[in-house]
Amino acid sequence: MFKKILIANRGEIAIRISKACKELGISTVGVYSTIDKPSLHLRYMDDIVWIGDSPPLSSYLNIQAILEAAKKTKAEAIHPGYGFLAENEKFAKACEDAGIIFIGPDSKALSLVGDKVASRNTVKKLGVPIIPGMAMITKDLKKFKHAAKDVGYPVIIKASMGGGGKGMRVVYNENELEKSIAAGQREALSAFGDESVYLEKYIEQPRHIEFQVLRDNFGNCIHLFERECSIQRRHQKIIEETPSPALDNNMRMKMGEEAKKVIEASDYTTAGTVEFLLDKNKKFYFLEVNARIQVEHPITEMVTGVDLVRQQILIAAGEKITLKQDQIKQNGHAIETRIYAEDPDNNFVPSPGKILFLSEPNGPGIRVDSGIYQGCDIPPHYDPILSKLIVWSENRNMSIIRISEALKEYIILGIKNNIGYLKRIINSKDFAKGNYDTHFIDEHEEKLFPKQEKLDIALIAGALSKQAGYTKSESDFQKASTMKSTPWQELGKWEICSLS
Ligand code: MV4
Repeated sequence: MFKKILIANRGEIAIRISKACKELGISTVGVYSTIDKPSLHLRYMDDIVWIGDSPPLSSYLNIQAILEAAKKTKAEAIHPGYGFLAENEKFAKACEDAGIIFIGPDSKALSLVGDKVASRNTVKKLGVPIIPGMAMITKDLKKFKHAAKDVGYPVIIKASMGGGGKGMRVVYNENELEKSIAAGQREALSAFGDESVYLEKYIEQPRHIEFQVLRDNFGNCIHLFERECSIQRRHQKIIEETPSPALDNNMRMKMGEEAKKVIEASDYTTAGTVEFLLDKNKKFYFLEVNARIQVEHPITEMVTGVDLVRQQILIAAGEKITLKQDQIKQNGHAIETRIYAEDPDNNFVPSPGKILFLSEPNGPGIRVDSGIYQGCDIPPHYDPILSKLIVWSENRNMSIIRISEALKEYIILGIKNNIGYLKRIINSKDFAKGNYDTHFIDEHEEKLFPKQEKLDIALIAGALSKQAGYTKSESDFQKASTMKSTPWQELGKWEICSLS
């Protein structure tokens, strides 16, 4: 087993990884940029190394500086977390060349999953369903026209080397085709440094369902069921849950086996996620592979009881997976909400700054993977994720109630955040029904913002109640508290929510 691991990340995921290391008796090296000197993740590390200035390119994306930090501290392995260098083939290769273990699939497997057209072809050969579309990259308009007629409009143009929705264009008829290809190519070039695009049938109102897979160096492979990730805004996941309300056990088993086939075919190791789209007729199609531990991995941990980060480390250290597929069960239901420093009332612009007051929820079935503390500064340079609130309960209804209550307990003052917005989604009727798809956020745009009138009424009511002395005045709690009183304690049980 490793004695020392360098964690090439920041925030909540760096802390999550450090905990897995501690439990395995592995000592940790944290890294930080200039502005991150006071950041929470460093308090969890046995050793810390400065890797560069605040911009990501100078620090968390600085391959040379990270490798030097690993050499200097004699770390035998590097865990990249998610984002930054997590799926970077060059970084994996540089680690391999330096004799340091990259905790993730090897650079060859990474290159295979990075190329979408290549992975579509690989997957198709396995008999796993893919979305009808082109099997090769071309710039020939005639071939695009032909492919579009073949699969039928609407079609979608996608970047071959991309992900996350960049370079994508939906095309409804042949007149728009040429322009959309050009626009897709421009966007793909600027986002991924590669302009190749291809075309697929556009699946309307799909659900996004992904399967967690683990595979070791000896070919042992298991899946840990699905995560339903259809609640997204501009390709950013907001809420994830497992089990998916859309799958029955039959489909679940079928998709799990197909996910394993995909991972096995690319000689892929450690943890991976196989994404599927599920159409309105409940037909599923392979979408892509994510070669990293994912932000939403905790919901899988909650229902299966398997520590995914620990498994990643054990597999990277050359151990065999001892769990057998039939030992993996989905127990109960888990939901995750991502807490962001962003302003839902101002087009979700990031809201960096100082957290003046923080109170995080706790209790049975509640997990908070957090990267913040009261008094910390949220820098503007990085992804504005602050933490994740994850709950487990015995069934979906109870999980919704549990996370709704936990969100009420989650208080962050000083910076704008999305907690109020998350509460409105969780408490909406259509989320409760569970029959939502990837267009949920767009289709509920209006309902998810309380009318100004309602806000005014709530504020007036709050002010009047205080005037009349109707606050929870001088409760024992408040008297006993050594904290300064906060707006939340002053306001008592007032809450602003939408009534839809
Ligand atoms: C699609 C699609 C419909 N049809 N492909 C978006 C991100 C990228 N990884 C794949 N995406 C999509 N591909 C076909 N042929 C719809 C989406 C899509 C989507 C997928 C998953 C989750 C949220 C989404 C939001 C908008 C579009």
